[in-house]
Amino acid sequence: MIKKVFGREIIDSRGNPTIEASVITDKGEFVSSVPSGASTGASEMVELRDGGERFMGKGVLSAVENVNNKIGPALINQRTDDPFFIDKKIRELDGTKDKSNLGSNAILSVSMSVFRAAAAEKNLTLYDYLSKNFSFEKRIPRPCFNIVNGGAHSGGGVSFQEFMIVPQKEKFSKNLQEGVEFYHKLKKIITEKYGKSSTNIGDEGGFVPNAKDAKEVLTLLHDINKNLPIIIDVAASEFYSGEKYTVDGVKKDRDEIILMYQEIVDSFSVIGIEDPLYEEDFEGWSELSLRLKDILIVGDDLLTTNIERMKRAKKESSCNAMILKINQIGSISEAILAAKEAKEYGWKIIVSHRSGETCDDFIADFAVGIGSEYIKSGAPVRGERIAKYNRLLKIEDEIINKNNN
Ligand code: 2PG
Ligand code: MG
Repeated sequence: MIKKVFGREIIDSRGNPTIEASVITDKGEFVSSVPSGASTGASEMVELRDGGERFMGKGVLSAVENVNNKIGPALINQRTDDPFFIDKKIRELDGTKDKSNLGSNAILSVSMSVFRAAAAEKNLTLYDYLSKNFSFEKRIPRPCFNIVNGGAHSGGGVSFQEFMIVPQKEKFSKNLQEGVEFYHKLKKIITEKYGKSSTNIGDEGGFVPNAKDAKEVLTLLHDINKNLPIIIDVAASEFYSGEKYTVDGVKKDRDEIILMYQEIVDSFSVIGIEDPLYEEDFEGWSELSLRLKDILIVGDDLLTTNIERMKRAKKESSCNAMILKINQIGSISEAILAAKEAKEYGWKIIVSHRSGETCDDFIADFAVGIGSEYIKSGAPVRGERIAKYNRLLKIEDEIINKNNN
């Protein structure tokens, strides 16, 4: 039974305010905080920000107030055994399609805590609760380590936003080890080639070398290991304007950028491309998917974890994999439904952090609980990134070695 709900303003990894919410039940206090993106899709749910001068307009006191004075009172004495019902109640209270009334940040912070409370009610870990209660086969995902940052996550990097390595070992701990070792080798190579200041890092902990284009970055990665799979997040909407893509200073139309992807896939160990094209060009995505049949074509800004957009992408064969971000859709029950939908389509799922994060490790449990194939949480450095990876180490220990109580 919910006894009290309240929120507070805290700071995220980029030094911007975000919201943390506590839900208190007979089982204890459940605390969750929400992340925030920099390269956001236009159809994401709406975060409430205060505007004005405080925190350069980014304060979230209005969202906190909504948790304290609107969502909280509506949840008092509610049972936590049906968190879908509670999410629905909050959505009805909001009353908008894009959650702009109460704010998706306010809604999500409570939703996460309610799911944590629901798991505790059943004396289960969050991942076990999600898998048992919503019939998912649990799985420890493969990590995608974003070891070179560009685009909106770096000052002066290349146009593509993320270069991720995806180790293929059976155990998560081995994949993490490989990711860390690769990261340190890369640091050495970048220092030798570009000088010490080139090992400064971007928002997600990846390096920002002074490379001229994506192919130069990919060559660096290949110099360390030619066979290690790579996924790139192009975040193409960020450099699309007037029907042209400005990639590392060169303007390309759709056909030209598709050709560029073909060349990249032919020359490097790239197994996936996220957001390769503008987020409204479903047709262009279909053309690319047809051309690069064996590659993961991953929808992030294209889909925004939104079932309506997923349905369209499925119908038009625009992609074969999705990024699943809980704050794009703004409630855990809807994120669960999106995961179900993706599985029905046979799409691969990459559960994802945001570039602005906190040390909340919810998505590690979420990824295991819904049985996603992959997770991306940045480079294997920085507290807010490793919070998720370290939580996965513990989950693996619990599942494989039964090291729990
Ligand atoms: C992305 C994300 C996370 P952001 O585009 O996939 O890496 O970035 O949170 O800035 O949208
Ligand atoms: Mg993305």
